[in-house]
Amino acid sequence: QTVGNDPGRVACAELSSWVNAMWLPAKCAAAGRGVWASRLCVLRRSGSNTAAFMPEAAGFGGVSGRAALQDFSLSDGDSFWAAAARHRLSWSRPFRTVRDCDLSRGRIKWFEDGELNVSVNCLDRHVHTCPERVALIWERDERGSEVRYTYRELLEMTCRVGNLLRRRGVKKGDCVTIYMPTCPLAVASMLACARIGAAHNVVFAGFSAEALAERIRDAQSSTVITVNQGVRGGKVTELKKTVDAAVQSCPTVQQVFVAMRTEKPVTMTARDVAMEEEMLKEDVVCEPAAMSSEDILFLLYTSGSTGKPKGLVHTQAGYLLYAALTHRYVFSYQDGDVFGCVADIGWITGHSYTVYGPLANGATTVLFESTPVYPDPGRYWDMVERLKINQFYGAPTAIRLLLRYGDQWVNKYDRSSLKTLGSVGEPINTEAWEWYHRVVGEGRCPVVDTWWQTETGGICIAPKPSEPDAEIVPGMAMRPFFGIKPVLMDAEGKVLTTNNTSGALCMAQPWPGMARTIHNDHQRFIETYFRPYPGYFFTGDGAYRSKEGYYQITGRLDDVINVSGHRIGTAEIEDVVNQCPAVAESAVIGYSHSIKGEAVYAFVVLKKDVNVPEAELSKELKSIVSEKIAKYASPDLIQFVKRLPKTRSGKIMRRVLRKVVESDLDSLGDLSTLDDPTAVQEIIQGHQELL
Ligand code: 6R9
Repeated sequence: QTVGNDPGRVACAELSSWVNAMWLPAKCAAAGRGVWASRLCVLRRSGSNTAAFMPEAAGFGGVSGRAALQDFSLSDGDSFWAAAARHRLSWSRPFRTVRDCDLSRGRIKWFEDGELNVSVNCLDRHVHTCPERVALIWERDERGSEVRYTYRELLEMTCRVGNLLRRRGVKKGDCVTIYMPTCPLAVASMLACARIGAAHNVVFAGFSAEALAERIRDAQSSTVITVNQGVRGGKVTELKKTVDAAVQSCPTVQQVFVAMRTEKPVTMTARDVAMEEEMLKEDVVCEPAAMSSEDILFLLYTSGSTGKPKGLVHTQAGYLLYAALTHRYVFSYQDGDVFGCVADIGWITGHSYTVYGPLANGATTVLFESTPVYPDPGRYWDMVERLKINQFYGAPTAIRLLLRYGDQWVNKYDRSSLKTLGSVGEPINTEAWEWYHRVVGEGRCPVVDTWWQTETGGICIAPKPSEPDAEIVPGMAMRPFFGIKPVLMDAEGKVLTTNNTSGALCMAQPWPGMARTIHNDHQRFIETYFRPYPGYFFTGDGAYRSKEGYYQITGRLDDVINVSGHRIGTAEIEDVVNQCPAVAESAVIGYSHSIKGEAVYAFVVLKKDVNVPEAELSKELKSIVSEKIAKYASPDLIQFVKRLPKTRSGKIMRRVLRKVVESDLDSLGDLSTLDDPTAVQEIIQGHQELL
């Protein structure tokens, strides 16, 4: 069933509709023609495509070694980033100004007068040098049926989508919503947007119709791209139906492109376009738009502590440069490696380390469509053996889950290809770190615990790059990346200068990968990230700095919880729970969970006249949250209470609720501001009964 990398070959019957459109014989191998091609040649002669592994080869004016490079990147950031940008990216118009940033005003601009095209950087320049190198390996849900796409094929697919979008009226500056599983056509769609200058807004395909609609409306998309059905963990999901339901409340949507992941036909309306059929009519050459560095590349929605999800905006050159550089140095990526990031493309990790970072570096990147336990808990390691993955990048929640199934699922497979193991999304506990290192990596692969956020665009703190024999401490993100200057703040907003201390994690200098604004709400951007500590970027996380100066992330400081590595605001869940007619009010908190890291706990006050049994209501509330947001946001535990602990001014005292759930009754703290102290006793009792 493996299609291999021979263009024009027809895949197995089940795949045919999906794959045929993308496997047409090449019309033109050298798609980078004209002006772009000649510029690429110049760049090639200057050596921009030579893959460098060690930082010293990266063209930083003779500076080498981690410590010296870190000093250089902080003391003369302009020269550092200018050298990196010239060396790593292909420009259609060179930049002169490196940066124009003022953190106190949330103003962040990099390489502003330069022009380039992100898809040219991710595709054409590699097609020019190594067209038959595999760009994508699509690890489909059906084990053992992986499909490979070369750089030439991915460029052709991207060009077809780009031409199709253009022909159907998508223009520079528009925003296209992509609601697709992790698959090659999703990547081609992202790159096609980049090629014609449209922004993309990828929405995780596990989100409900309502969550999708909210994101489409906020992004004001007129075009949506989806598939008939998704397949994950052997289960089929009706993605097209979800889009149909969502667009009902999205007046801006004029067209929905529907690709076929399975053979099941779906009802097409006048608005729907059969994507592969239309792609067949398009040329495989698509002129790239020249984009200014600060034009929008994409929006990506993420949860905050209050209000609705925010559409963080990332722009072209700075984002791409930062994703590419971190991909290369944090994972010690070397030319020719197979990079296996198992994150869904609906998250920032999928954007930066499945798509943009690896492709900018000319890597072979794996698109993982399945789950860690499908069809059995050996899935990841079987894939590592089959695809010969060199760097594996995943989430602690999956590692914790897999370690429970035992070592035999790992040992069954040959993992000798592995060189580096990465972790992302949430703190990795020592037990999971040790298992990942000792069992999965046979004690010979460095484990890099990478800390970063949707807002930061790429990895900011990680054990690597480091000097060759530098230590790695389990469960610690450790060292700031080049150009990153973390600081810890105390409760008064003063910078903590000593080591062996904890505080609010901020960044003292801008870096090219950071988000530029919140779509349609620059004020919220300033308030959230730059107001709390004027002159600094506030991450929302707390951190500890060890005696040696290494960083360890301690968790969120705001009302955001992290369920299996997915961010969700407690306010978002409360909002949905409160919409249930039986509910008077609610308070949601996160509590520690052995596999998910954190799980959702909801305290619910019912309206006076409600007689429905609690068990029934509990079930209903869980399913409402799954339906309205996503499955992972659904509460694990729901406790019905008579009243919530509130201050006299009416603020819910979440601190008290957290302590009750943690069974840490000795540190309930000062309860004197409580409106009605008996509420706490009732809650303690109810909590014990629930367990
Ligand atoms: C990349 C990503 C960001 C939040 C972040 C933090 C948590 C991410 C972590 C980590 C401890 C790590 N987080 N990586 N906590 N150690 N290595 O996950 O982005 O979805 O925006 O989440 O995730 O709390 O603030 P995003």
